[in-house]
Amino acid sequence: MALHSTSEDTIFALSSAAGRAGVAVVRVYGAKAVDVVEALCRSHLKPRSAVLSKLVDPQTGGMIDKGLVLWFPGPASFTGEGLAEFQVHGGRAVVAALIDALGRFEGCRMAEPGEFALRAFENGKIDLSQAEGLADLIDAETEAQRVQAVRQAGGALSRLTELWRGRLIEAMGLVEAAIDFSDEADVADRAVDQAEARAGELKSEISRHLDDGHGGEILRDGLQVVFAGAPNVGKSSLLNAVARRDVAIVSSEAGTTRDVIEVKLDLEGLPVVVSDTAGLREASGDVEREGVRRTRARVQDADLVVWVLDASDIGAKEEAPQVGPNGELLLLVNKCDLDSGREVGGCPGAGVLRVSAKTGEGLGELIKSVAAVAGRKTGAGEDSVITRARHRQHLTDCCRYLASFLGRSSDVELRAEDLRLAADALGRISGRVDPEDVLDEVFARFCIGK
Ligand SMILES: Nc1nc2c(ncn2[C@@H]2O[C@H](COP(=O)(O)OP(=O)(O)OP(=O)(O)O)[C@@H](O)[C@H]2O)c(=O)[nH]1
Ligand SMILES: [Mg+2]
Repeated sequence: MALHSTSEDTIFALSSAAGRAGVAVVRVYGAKAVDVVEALCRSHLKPRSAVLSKLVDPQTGGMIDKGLVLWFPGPASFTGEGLAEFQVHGGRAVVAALIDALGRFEGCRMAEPGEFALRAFENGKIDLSQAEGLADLIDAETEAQRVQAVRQAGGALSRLTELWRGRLIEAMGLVEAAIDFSDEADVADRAVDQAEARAGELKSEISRHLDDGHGGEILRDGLQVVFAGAPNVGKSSLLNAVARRDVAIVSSEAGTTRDVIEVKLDLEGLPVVVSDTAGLREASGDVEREGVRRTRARVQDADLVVWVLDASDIGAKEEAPQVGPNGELLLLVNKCDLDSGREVGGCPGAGVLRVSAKTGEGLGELIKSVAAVAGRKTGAGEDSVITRARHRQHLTDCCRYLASFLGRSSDVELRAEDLRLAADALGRISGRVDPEDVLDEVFARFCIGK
């Protein structure tokens, strides 16, 4: 997608899902939207009211469909431009005929994915973090994700960063005053002291938000749970059992699973991604070796590693895997229907659960334990405002510049520059500063029609 929308063009797209449906919504944004709506309806429409109208192809004179039409003059629309909305019967041919007729208007073209939202951003209707929130809202699959996305689309992060930025600008004003009054030492010193106090408070406030255990990011991406262990212990059987469908191949042959297989689950409103992996052992060929490499990488990145053991084959001293810095470990003794009765030794600090993928025993407990980790790690119910690595990066940068400001005792010009850089880092979150770097990243991921 082009980094900037060509704002002279009037753009249109199917905003509802593609495919057969009861109703389809087609939206048209731009200067020509009014001409389009009047030509298709063959009448002058009252703004902001729904009108049932025949839609006639202006070129052929044939009727496309009859539907509800809404006309919103700018600037009170999502993008700030005129908006025509057509709600027609959701048949593929109806939508195709309407889209075809729209494309024949001079200066009208199909919108790129995310181009409506890009225009809303360019016209100052939403900022970058709100646009991210909208994308998350469209992608939200669980209740907790929806709540977080609504909060962000509503500007929770924007309001907070703008508040912080405002306080930073006040501190910058004080440092500027110190520069202006440098020949009056006590006035200058007092101004710098005040700026330091403000910067110090701000730094600890932002640090508190950064120290949130990545809850917002985990909620957005889903808690990453990895089933790992030796071959044949029943990892794939467990995945099928928790997913309640036959996702992975199960066999008595050791080394059945080679690739990582992921299943998304909704556990009490929290998103969880469970991955089944290749059994860890000395691999016997290139494919298995690659599988084992992928397992190890997943174990490193997981939020929760479920280390699966076979109840009929427990060693006296099982070796727990090395999990990543933020990962947790849960030991799962599977095949407890074949129980040897032996305890697991050698894995201090990890919880142990006994289950059977075959009989279903203990699976409820397993799901409860995973949901508990998800609840704890996402800080469910708390107001995480950082939902992406991008936000974390800019806030970390801001704290670094504030630390640099607080760490210098002289050179007030450099200290002023530290505060300016800190304010810029905050401005990047809302896209107020240097938005070009991330526009593609944010908007190209939207679906078409938003
Ligand atoms: N009795 C019993 N057998 C089980 C249980 N879970 C799995 N099995 C059997 O154990 C064998 C291996 O199961 P898989 O689920 O393929 O094991 P895996 O850990 O995915 O194996 P790899 O993919 O080779 O690493 C199959 O024959 C399963 O039917 C269980 O709870 N009880
Ligand atoms: Mg398997």
